[in-house]
Amino acid sequence: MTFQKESVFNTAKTWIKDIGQVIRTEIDQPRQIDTKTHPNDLVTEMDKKVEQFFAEKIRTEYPDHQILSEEGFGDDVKALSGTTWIIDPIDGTMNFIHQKRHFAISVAVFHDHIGEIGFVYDVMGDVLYAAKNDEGAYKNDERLQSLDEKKNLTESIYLFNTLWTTENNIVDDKKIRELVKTVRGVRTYGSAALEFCYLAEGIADGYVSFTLHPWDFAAGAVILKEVGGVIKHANGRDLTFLTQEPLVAGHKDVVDRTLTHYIELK
Ligand code: 2AM
Ligand code: CA
Ligand code: CA
Ligand code: CA
Repeated sequence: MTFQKESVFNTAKTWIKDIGQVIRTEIDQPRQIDTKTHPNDLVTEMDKKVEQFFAEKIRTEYPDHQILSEEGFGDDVKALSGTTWIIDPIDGTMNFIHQKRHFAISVAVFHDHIGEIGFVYDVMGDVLYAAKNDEGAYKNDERLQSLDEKKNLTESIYLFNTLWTTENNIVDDKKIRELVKTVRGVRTYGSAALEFCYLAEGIADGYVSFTLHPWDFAAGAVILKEVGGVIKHANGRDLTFLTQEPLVAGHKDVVDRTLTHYIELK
């Protein structure tokens, strides 16, 4: 099956902008908030509505494509052969609920195992990060520059959920605190998808997370690759984009140093 990259890109972009406008219009409406695996794992009627919007559009327009998504309207995707949409309808649901900003729609399209298209839409800021494989990454109409040739960890801004500095059963928190002390500064924005875009913009240099799913990082990975950034499994290998995976992302020097000195999975 041939993949119509340009046409899929333009169609996805229109859908993202359209549903983004709906979210902005309804941002102050009362929310129906439910919890999933624990009291801070939140989902709203809007997460579901947005995912359903994409699922219906894709099934009508591209009936042979599969969907890998967070809120249950997708398929049970076992392999990235053919064309697969990897969708997070709202990345940063806690921000969406509490702060009403700094959340994103994340949409990637993979074809035969390759990330061909990535979109991360900062809905309230109306900033669309977009990339096509080997054709560069854009922030609205502005092309993102390649990352600097070299980057020292001591001059890096690091992004992550500060929970990783506290005792947890996934990673050695002592090493993460060493990382915090080594880097220039740490920021936590609460939307992984947007954080990958900040890495791509070069306004932050490193990112670690150990519990993200493909819908959190697939679009960001496509965007980051276009500026020479990297995203790796915490074991140093490539990500599968099929399951929950611990990962390190950012400038290649920062990722290398982090993997070598600061990550010890339990
Ligand atoms: P979400 O809002 O789509 O759930 C917040 O630090 C980031 O982590 C967001 O990208 C958020 O995505 C994601 N996240 C939230 N809860 C999570 C969980 N229980 N496991 C893994 N990632 C989570
Ligand atoms: Ca969620
Ligand atoms: Ca997410
Ligand atoms: Ca989500």
